[in-house]
Amino acid sequence: MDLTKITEALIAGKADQLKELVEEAVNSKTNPADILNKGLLPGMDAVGQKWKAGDMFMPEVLRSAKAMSTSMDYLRPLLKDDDLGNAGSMVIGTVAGDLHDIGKDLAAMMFEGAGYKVINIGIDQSNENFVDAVKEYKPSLLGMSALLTTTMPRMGEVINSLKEAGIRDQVTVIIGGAPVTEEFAKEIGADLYAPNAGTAVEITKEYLMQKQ
Ligand code: B1M
Repeated sequence: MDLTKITEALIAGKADQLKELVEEAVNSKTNPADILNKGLLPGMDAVGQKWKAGDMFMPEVLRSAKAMSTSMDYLRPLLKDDDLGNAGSMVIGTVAGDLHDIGKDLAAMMFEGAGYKVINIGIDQSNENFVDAVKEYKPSLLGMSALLTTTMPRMGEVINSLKEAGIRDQVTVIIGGAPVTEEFAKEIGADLYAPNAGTAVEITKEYLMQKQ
């Protein structure tokens, strides 16, 4: 099946059509991992790019994200049995004082699609909540998102708290959000910075492969 139709329906935010196309692809025995990697993820990536370029507006981005989410609900159980396997687990949240969750949820969705068990702790999460979640769930990845320049420092504080708790080395820390930069990530001692949700998984995979 032509997976570009899926990409196009996702960019257009046509949830019903998208779900039909995804079901059609599954029924025609297209590999679920291909549906995700060659249909849905390029679509979400394009949405991110269009948004950045000012070619898409917030309601459209939300429509696409909702459409992706609806299709992922259908695809997720099939992906778990697929060759993506169990990549590990991830705790992800938006830092204290920050209510933005669209990019964070997109990143969560991408990691989930790549086989991670994602524990999304939500928005406005205190530094302590991040540390407690790492202690409780023992994830291989900790993802933090910040959309405000005023809340970015919380990310460094969480990393320091992880160090103080003696558990910094147990997790790979990945950060993202519009004002966040690679330089900032280095400055605060994060392992990884992802400029967008679409590339976050790839960046993580490359890093983990190099680390092995
Ligand atoms: Co807010 N807001 N907002 N806002 N808001 C921004 C961020 C802002 C840039 C708008 C502006 O002034 N031009 C500005 C921040 C300025 C700054 O600090 N430099 C701003 C402000 C000032 C505020 C308020 C203070 C406004 C006010 O009340 N005076 C207030 C703060 C509230 C708070 O958080 N305490 C506020 C409130 C809100 C709403 C609640 C109305 C709403 C949020 C709704 C929601 O999230 N549920 C909102 C929105 C929608 C925006 C804009 C318009 C869009 C953000 C968004 O969702 N983008 C934003 C303007 C902008 O970004 N141009 C703005 C789409 C999303 C897909 O992109 O989140 O960047 P983004 O995620 C990207 C990457 O960054 C990356 O992947 C995604 C793409 O693939 N990414 C990760 C993000 N997290 C990642 C994590 C990863 C990996 C990648 O791994 C862990």
